[in-house]
Amino acid sequence: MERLTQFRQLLTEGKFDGFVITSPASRRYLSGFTGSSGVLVINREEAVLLTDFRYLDQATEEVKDFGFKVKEHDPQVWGTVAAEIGKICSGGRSRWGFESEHLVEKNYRALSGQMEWCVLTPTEGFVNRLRRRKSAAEIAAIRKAVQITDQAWARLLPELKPGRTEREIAALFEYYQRQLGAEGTSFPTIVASGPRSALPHGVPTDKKIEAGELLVLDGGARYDGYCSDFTRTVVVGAAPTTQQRELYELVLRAQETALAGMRAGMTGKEVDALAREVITAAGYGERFGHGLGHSLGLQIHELPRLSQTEETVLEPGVVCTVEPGIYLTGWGGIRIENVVVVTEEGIENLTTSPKRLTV
Ligand SMILES: [Mn+2]
Repeated sequence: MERLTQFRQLLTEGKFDGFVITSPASRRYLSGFTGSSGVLVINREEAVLLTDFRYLDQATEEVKDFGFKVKEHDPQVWGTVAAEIGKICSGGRSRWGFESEHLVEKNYRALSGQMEWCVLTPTEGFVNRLRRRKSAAEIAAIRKAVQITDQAWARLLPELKPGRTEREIAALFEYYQRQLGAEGTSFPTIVASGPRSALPHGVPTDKKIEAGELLVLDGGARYDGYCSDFTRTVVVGAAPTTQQRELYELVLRAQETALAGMRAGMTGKEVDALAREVITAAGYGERFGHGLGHSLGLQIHELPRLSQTEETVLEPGVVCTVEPGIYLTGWGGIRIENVVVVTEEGIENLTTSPKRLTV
C-alpha cells in the first residue's frame, strides 16, 4: 500500500486525475504483479490491474498487499481499459497520464480513440521518481543478485583457459549463476576476447581464447526480480604485456577514483567526470566512449545515469554501476564494473570480486 500512497502523491503534484501504467517494471513495482501482461489503471480512489485469464489467480495472490483489485480484460484490451477508466471517473472530463517511453503509438491510438472526454498526457520517467531511491528490501535483493554473480565469477576463474570458446565461457557463467540461485540473467552475457574485447558489447562467438589475450566478461543475475551487473577483464593463460598492464591500471585507477569520490548530492555528470578526468589526462579520453554507469533495479538500465549529460542529483539509496572502460580498435578493450549503493557519506560497494588482471 505504501507505494500506491506515494504514487497518488505524485498524481496530486502533477495535477493528474489518474494514470495508466503499461511498462512491466513499473507495473510490478506498484502492484506486485510479476506476470508478463497487464495494465494498471490508478486514480485517487481506485487501483485496478487488468490482465487476462492466464494470470487471474496469480495476480490476485500477488497484488494482495499492494492495494490493487484484479479484473479480467477482453481480447480487445484497450476497450476494456477505456471502459474501466470511464467507470472510475464517471466519464467526466479528466487528465490522465501515461508512460510515453513505453505505450506504443498503435496502442495509444486504440486507447485515446475510445475516450474523447479524457486528455491523455505523455510523461517520461514518472514512476522512476519513486523507483530511483531503493528501499532496504530492494537493496537486499540487489545485494543477493550481486553475490550470486561474484560467486559465479569465482567458480568460473579456474575454467578460463586458452582453447575455450567465448560461447562456452558465457554458457558456464550463466549456468553457475543458475546453480547459485539466480532466476536467470539480467541480460545476455557478454564475452569478448583478443581484439574483439574492443567491442564494448561484444556478443560471444565460437572464437577460441588464445593465451595472452584480453578477455572481457560482462554479465549479471536476476534475483527476486532485481538485477546485478558485473564486468571483469583478465589476460588468459600468460603474463600480461606492459601495454595490457598499463591500460588496465589506468582503468582501475579511474574506477577507484570515482568510487572514492562519489556521494549523494553530486550530479551524475560530476561523478562521471571523476573517472573521465583520469582517463583523459592519460590521453585516452576519446577511447572511453560511454557513460561511467547507470542505475539498476527491476531493470538493468534505470535512471539516473552517470554520464556526461546527467544533471540529476544522486540521492541516498540510488544503486548504480561504476564501469569505466578503454577500447582500442584492433587491439582490445578493458572495462571494470562494480555495483554500489549511494550514501550521504559516499558509497557502499556491493561487488566483492577481486580485480586481478591475471588468471
Ligand atoms: Mn552495466
